Amino acid sequence: MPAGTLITVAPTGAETAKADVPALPVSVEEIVAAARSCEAVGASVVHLHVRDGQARPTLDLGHVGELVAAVREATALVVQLSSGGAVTDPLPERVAVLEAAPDAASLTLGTVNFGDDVFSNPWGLIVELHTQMQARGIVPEYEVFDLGQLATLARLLDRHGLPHGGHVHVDLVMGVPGGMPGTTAALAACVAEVRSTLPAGTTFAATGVGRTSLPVMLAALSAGGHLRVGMEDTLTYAPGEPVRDNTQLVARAAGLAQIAQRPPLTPDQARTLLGIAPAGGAGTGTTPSPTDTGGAP
Ligand code: KMH
Ligand code: ZN
Repeated sequence: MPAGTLITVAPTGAETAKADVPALPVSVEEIVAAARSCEAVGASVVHLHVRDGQARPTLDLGHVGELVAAVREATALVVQLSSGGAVTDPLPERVAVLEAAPDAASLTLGTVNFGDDVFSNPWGLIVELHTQMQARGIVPEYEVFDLGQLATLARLLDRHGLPHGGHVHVDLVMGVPGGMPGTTAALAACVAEVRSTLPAGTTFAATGVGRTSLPVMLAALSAGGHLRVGMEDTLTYAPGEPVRDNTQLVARAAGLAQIAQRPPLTPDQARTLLGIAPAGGAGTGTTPSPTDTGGAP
């Protein structure tokens, strides 16, 4: 079991309208305030989606750069930008967010139905994001919505080498309508695949969307995994009880991590785990090198 738990907060996705959920942080000020508050109760990484002045999701580089700078200024959190954006975003714009030079960025390993929509992640986009992150010194978090996407990750590493920093970290996104279910059995299947096909030392986190948040958290902790929570994924705290704010979700995750005797990692500890340079310091990354992933095609 790892000694501590990395807790990522995803405060604002691209799907929920501010008008429907007034507590959702959307402005730079609101997202910074949420990030600070979540850091205080145990988050070490923040996964960022950006909104414009009308609270609409945007990949505009001016807005993206402004939010990255503001969160960096106000917190020590690892800043992880979403390269997933919204289902309607053009693929080249999802790659271009890397120009904002975050510490880390998400990278989804395959196309998946996403409710009534399709979240498009063709192989060419996956390779482009992976190789651009290697070149720019950005650490990927590999987002996995279904078991087969772990085989795609093994193939990616086999053909294009390890990510910047040399450490592989996966986030299992569970319970999306169209992806794998948020169950202990599905998590266990993914963990077995991670252990048998990905480089030794690969770490994983899990995210349970909607009502799967709590069972996925408990299953992940029991399997030695890390956690991602936040209003991007969960808007109901308990049956009939809306989430008050992101801090409430991080505090619950941190409490469960404490009970599991794997307390939350600090942002500095998270950087060490993920192979990210100390805040404001020189790079810790290693040169990407091919790895034997055990017979990926
Ligand atoms: N908004 C979803 C379509 C990510 O951030 O990388 C994709 C998503 C994944 O949220
Ligand atoms: Zn996201």
